[in-house]
Amino acid sequence: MRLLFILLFSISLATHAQKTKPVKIILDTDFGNDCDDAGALAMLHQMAYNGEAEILATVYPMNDDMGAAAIDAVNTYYGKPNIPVGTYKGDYVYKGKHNDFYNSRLAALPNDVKSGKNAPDAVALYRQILAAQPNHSVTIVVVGPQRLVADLLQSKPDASSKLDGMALVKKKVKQLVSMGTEYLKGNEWNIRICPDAAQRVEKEWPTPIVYSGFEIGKAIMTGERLITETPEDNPVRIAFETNPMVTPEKNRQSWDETAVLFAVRGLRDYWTLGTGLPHIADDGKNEWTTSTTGTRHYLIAKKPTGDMKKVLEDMMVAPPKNSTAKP
Ligand SMILES: [Ca+2]
Ligand SMILES: [Ca+2]
Repeated sequence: MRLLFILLFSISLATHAQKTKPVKIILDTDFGNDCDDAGALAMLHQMAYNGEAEILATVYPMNDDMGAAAIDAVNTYYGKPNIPVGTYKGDYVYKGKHNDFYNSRLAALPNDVKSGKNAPDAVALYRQILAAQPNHSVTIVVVGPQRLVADLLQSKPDASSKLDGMALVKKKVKQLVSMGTEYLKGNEWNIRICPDAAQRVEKEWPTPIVYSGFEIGKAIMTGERLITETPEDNPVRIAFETNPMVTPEKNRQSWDETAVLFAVRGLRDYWTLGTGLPHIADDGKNEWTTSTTGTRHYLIAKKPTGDMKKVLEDMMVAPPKNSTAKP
């Protein structure tokens, strides 16, 4: 009887595991300025190892040649050198300086992109990846400005798909997660440096959007364990060590890590969800109004920040599982 129970319990666990499909993720990251982008990518790789996430592509929205190579170096460090990396090929002038605090350093580590000149156009890559995926299956998580996803909405039919950008997103994307805006109101960086894109996305994006606001990541300081628990050549550690904005304890606010965590795991006991509109002004300032219905949401903190720090840092410091398997 007891054996039968154990057997049935094991089958039930296995069935449960099979039911939980990995979340298909495209990460859109302004790598190289702040170090939370590197922390977020590290976490995404750990959640991919766990079978929680599948990294379809990583894209870089800034107009310089170092970001794509640095992102590819981190993907390579985590044993996934073949994850596609796209880069912005447009000429938008951002309303804020993008520093190369660590991209050049990381680009010197093993990777085969080497320069954004060798990386595909990020909007074309978005279209190619989306076209090949099942309907309503892809989660896009943007932890930088929203230039690429705004341009994706306006993209024309091409060799990848006969659909225009709006129709392609509507057909293939499940949800957009944005590290952006602040609740109740604020002047958050990712929105402020590219406000027209954020306005377009907020108004026109045809799937639900969940905003992980400035206040969500601000409350959770992470990074110090990278220094005490990981080797000196860990690219995420390098990102934190070269960033002048970290605290003396080598911590930084966890803006991008929290957005990626939500994109893969959903609310769990970490957060609850509010609904409303973020009302983004022409200068990037925003002010939320709430409502009971709608497709624009914001995260509300629930789990104590000390517990959240552990959830994030456990994954930020976990070692790579190097393999030659395809991503
Ligand atoms: Ca590569
Ligand atoms: Ca970022």
